[in-house]
This record gives sequence, structure tokens and C-alpha cells, in this order.
Amino acid sequence: MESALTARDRVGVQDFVLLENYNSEAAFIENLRRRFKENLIYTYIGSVLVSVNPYKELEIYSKQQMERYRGVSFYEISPHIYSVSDNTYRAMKTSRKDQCILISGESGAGKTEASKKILLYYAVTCPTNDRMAALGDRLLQSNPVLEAFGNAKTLRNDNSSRFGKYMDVQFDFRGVPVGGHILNYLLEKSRVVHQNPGERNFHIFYQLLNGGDEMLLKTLYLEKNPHNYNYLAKGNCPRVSSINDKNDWKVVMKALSVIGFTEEEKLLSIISGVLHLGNIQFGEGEEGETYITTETQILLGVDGSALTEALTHKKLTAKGEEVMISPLNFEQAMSARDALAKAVYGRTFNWLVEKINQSLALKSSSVIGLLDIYGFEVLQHNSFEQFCINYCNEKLQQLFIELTLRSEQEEYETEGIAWETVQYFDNKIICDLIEEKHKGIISILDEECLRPGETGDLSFLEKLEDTLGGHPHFVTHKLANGKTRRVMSREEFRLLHYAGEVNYNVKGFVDKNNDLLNRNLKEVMCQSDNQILSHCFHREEVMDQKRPEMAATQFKNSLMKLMEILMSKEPSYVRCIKPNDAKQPGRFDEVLVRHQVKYLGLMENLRVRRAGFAYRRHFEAFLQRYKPLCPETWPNWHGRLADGVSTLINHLGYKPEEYKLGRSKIFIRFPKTLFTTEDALEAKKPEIGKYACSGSETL
Ligand code: AOV
Ligand code: MG
Repeated sequence: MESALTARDRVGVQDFVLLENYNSEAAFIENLRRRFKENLIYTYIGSVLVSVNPYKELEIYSKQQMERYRGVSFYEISPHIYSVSDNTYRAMKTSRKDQCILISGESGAGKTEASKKILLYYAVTCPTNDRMAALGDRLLQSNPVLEAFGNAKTLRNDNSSRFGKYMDVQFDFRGVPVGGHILNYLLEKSRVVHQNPGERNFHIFYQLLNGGDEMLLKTLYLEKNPHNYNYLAKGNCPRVSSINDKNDWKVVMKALSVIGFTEEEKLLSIISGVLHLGNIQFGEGEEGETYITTETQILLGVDGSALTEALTHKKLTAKGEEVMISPLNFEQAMSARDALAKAVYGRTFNWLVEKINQSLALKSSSVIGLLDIYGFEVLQHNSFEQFCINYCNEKLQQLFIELTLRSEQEEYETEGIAWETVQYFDNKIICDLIEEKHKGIISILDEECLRPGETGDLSFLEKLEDTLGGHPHFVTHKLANGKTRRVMSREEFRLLHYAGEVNYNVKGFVDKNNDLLNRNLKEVMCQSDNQILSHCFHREEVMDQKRPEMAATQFKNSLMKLMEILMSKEPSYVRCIKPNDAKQPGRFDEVLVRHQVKYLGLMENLRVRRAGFAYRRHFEAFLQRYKPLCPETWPNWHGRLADGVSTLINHLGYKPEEYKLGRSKIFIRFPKTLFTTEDALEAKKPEIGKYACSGSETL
């Protein structure tokens, strides 16, 4: 028989709290590495699941596997995303409290895959009633649709989420999934008109060109080759080896019909309209006026000449009265065109989410929320989008810190056990730097948009320097005085994020935050024959003189609401780790992993979790498992549970410094104590038979 110890040597421990040296980062990473090599990608820190992206298909997601995890507690079975799903589900059913599962990690770490696995688990294992049988399908099918329109190939991830998603799965009192609701956050619209080298536009464009049949493409005036479209040619990367656009097209079309869509035609004509818009070329007249040199067929369901006029002229208004029409110069016309493409795509995306929500019909009793956002991202050139994405990740990290610390502290208090303080890096200071009223970066950016200085983005940078100079997490070329390690350009500011340093180039910040669309373009869009578009562009909006909130502030407010939603629920965590930058299986880059372990705060998480104790279990569970080891508790103990546990551990010879009894749980200080007890149980197995060891605890 292989001794338990050698098995532990080979595959490591399945819960980091059982590490002998829980203060050692090296031991932590070694444990992750050993497990990764054995394809054991999941490990716990208490109830937090750490997941390492395997970058290959593992045989651990079958229906049989799902069955294994149904109704089984964390500690009785090896770690798995299904276990988190199942425990959350049962907690919701028994406590009737809303739950949420927060998935975090950097771009490409496996968040979206994890969220899909959770959803699939519920769709397969939860009871259904006949009427709702199709709901699970619709919930599942919303994924390919939203991914087609909201995900894209980036350098970090071939299927990178370019929007944030929070999904509520709603259950009735019997635990039947009866509805769903999706909230979406800030889509990276700039991708519609521009992609960095090696990146792509949103998947749907390539799916349509590759998958759409000849007839369809003909009616949309489209050609198959993506290179013919300016909006698809920028990244010079139409094909991705891991993606089959043609197949995905079929999947998406099928999904749309499962959801009950009837507007495919209108939707696709918008997608093609955006491509045609990108191909509009402008010429410059002698007096600097702009004209369109290409043909504008009926695009986006609007009249060609009205669109032409609106793309080359601007209507200026003063105090609600129209004053004059002024021609746009070449650059202005180009950016008006791009602004229109972004607005059309962005609003269509929102409309799509709205449609899906209608089909998921809200009938709430209890919910499990799933959060899958874009991960922390550092690129060669970071702009407004990265700023927003990374800010969002700061907020989530903040929530993690508050909730894990708080709940842990509460557990020690309710159990009446002395608490040892653990030092955390609290990223609140960075959240404040970004979002504080009046002196945070977002406020300063809004200020610049409302009262622009002479030099646009650069005067924004100057305002930042004036207000934030001296802040420990904010650096610019000027403030650094040449002291920074990496040379910074004069157009950049650097934030020292919880997850690392990022330089942001201010170019485009003001425009992107303004996110303005010329009024006459809006007017034209209101009149579109395409009902999706006329729904997305309202008359009232054109009439309304009030300036809408700016992009970053809107995002900030929606994140605040999200935090409230999450705070009102019982959280579970999945912390995803990316093992290498090459998207390859089997490669475990220690430097990269160490960095993530550090910034995710996993060591602190572990320290808090241990706070001196490796293991805790309710008296009942502990007694049930180990009672065969003591004649007085075997086969059954009839007294108080606490006395039973005392009798049992006295018999086992636990020393006072090895454990503490709380009000309902036993806390064990050293993993060794538990291993010894486990080994004793293992040795006794032949004698007591299977009966005693139901739900074997694999350590
Ligand atoms: P992300 O959601 O965390 O990044 P994904 O979930 O899209 O990352 O994962 C990236 C890729 O890694 C997937 O497309 C899969 O190829 C692979 N992968 C991830 N998890 C697994 C798994 N459990 N098993 C097999 N392959 C996996 V981003 O959205 O970019 O922040 O913004
Ligand atoms: Mg994702």
C-alpha cells in the first residue's frame, strides 16, 4: 500500500492550510507546481478555490464528475469548481440567503471558462420542472452570443472578455432554476474601429464573413475577405489557430434561435453596416472642407445623403437654438465616422443584453450571482480602456480583502477564539486615488472634459500632476525626476496598482471620456428603418440639452452599484492563475506564478485562514469521521457533541497546545496532528470496513 505521506509528496496538499510551513511562499508555489504537473489544477485555501489554467482539455468536467460532487461537502472530495458550485447551491437552499461567486485573476487566467463550468453544472444537476426545462438552455446559450459580440482575440487571450458581466441565476424554493438576469459593464468600444497588431475586432465580424452563406453575404454587400475592411485590417490577424469562426458562427446562430430571437436579419445588417462605415473614405477640398469619395449605399437603414451630410458637417447649437452648420475637416470627419461606428456597436450590444434578459424572465426567489469581468491587464501601450479595466480589478480586490478578513474575524469571534492580526496590503488607497470625489483621477478627467485646457490630454496630465503629486501610488515623468526604473514618456502617468505598475498614455483619455456623438448623427440614426437602431437612438436624447454623465463616471457608478449587490450576498471565491504567457499546456513559469500569488494576496489569505490553526471542523463532522478511533465513541456517541469530541481527542492523545475547542467547531493547530489521525484511520480501515469511512477525506 502506498503510504499517505508519499501520495502527499507527489501531489501536494489539496488545501494550503495543511502546508507544514504556511508562511513560506516557496512551499506554496511548490505545492501549486506539483499539483499542476499532475493535472490537479484546483487547490483550496480553506473555502477559496485557487485554479491554475491548464491550457488543455482535462477529463474532469464530465456528467459523471458532476454527479460525484452533488451534495458532497468541500472536505470530503478533491477540490473542483463543481464543489464550489455545489456548496454554493446548497448554502443558498438551506440558508435561503443569496450567494455570489466571484471569479478573479488576470487576463487569460481562466475566469470565463470557470464561470461557464459553474453555469453548466447548474444546468445539468439542478432539478427542473417541465415548464422551465428550456430555461437552462437559454441561460447557457446566452454565453456564445455575448462572447461573439463582446469577446475578441487579444495578445493575452484568444477569447478575451472585452466587457464585464454579472449574471444572476434565479432559483425557486425547490432549487429549480427559474430565471436569470445579466448586467453588463463598459464594453471596450474602441476595438470596433482600431486593433493593436496581433489583435482582432470582436469575434462576430469574422464569424459572419467566414460562416455566412453566399446569399446572406450578398444581401449585406459583403465580401469574404476580412482584409477588405478597414475595421478588420488594423491588427493584421484575421485568423487565429485556436478559433474556428465558421463553426462558431453556426453555434451563435443556433444560440440566437434557442433564446428566441427574431431579429437576426436586423442585427446582421448592423454588423455589416459597421464594416461599410469603416470603408467610407474622405477627401479634402480646396478650402479644407471634407467630402466622401466612396459610395454610401443605404447604410444602417438611413438615407445615404442625410448620412453623408451628417458625417461631414456639424450642427452647432447655442442655448437650445440652432445657430449654424459648420463643415468638418478631414480629421474631424474621420473621428465622427468612428464615433458613429462605436456608438452603433456599443448600443447594439446593450440592446442584445436587454433582449437576452427579456428571454430569461425574472421570477426571483433566491439567486446565485456569477461575476466574470475582464482581468487585470498590462499592455505595451495602455490607454483609457486599460485604466477602467484595472480600476475594476482594484475594486474587486478591495471587496475580497474586506470580506475575507471580516468573515474570518467574525468566525473567530463567534467561536470565542483569540484572533491574531495579519498584516494585509490594503489597496483602498489606490481605489481612492482613482475614484475620490474632487481629487481622484476620474474627477480630474471629468473636470478636464467640462473645462478643457489648451492642450487637451496633456493639460489633463498637468492637472493630475498638480493635484496628485506626492501620492505614493502616482508617478509621472516630471514627478519622478528621472528616478524611475523604466523611462516614462512625457505623455504618461504611472499607477502602482495592487497587481503591479502600469503606465497609461493620456492620449485619447479626454475624447474617450467625453464619448460624444455629433448631434446631427444622432438625429439621422433616430430615423433609421432598422428597428434595433431606432430603439437604440431616442428622439428625447437629441432634444435633451443636459450633458450625460461621462464614460469613466458612469463606469464608476455602475461599479459602486455592483459592489452593493455583491456585498448583500454570501460570497465564494475562485482565484484564477495564469501559468505562462505563451498560452501553452504543461508550462509552469514560476516567476509569473509567484507574482500573481503575491498580488492576489494568497499568502495573506492563507495566514488569515490559519491564524494559528490549520484545520477546523464542526464537532459533528469531526466526530462522524474519526469516531472509529476510540472505543467510547464507536460506533455511536450519545452524549453532547462537544463531550464526544473531547473524549475522542483525549483518547488520541492530543496535547493542549495542538487544538482548541470553540463553541461548535474544533480548531487544530498543526497539520501533522491531523495527518497522524488520518493515517490512524487509514490503518483501521480494513478492520472497520467501508461504513466508517464514507466520504474519504483526501488530504
Ligand atoms: P479569462 O476570462 O480569465 O481572461 P479565459 O477563461 O478566457 O480567461 O481562459 C483563456 C483560455 O484558457 C481559454 O480560452 C481556454 O483555452 C484556456 N482555459 C482556461 N481555463 C481552462 C480549463 N479549466 N480547462 C481548459 N482550458 C482552459 V480575460 O476575459 O482576457 O480577463 O479579459
Ligand atoms: Mg474572460
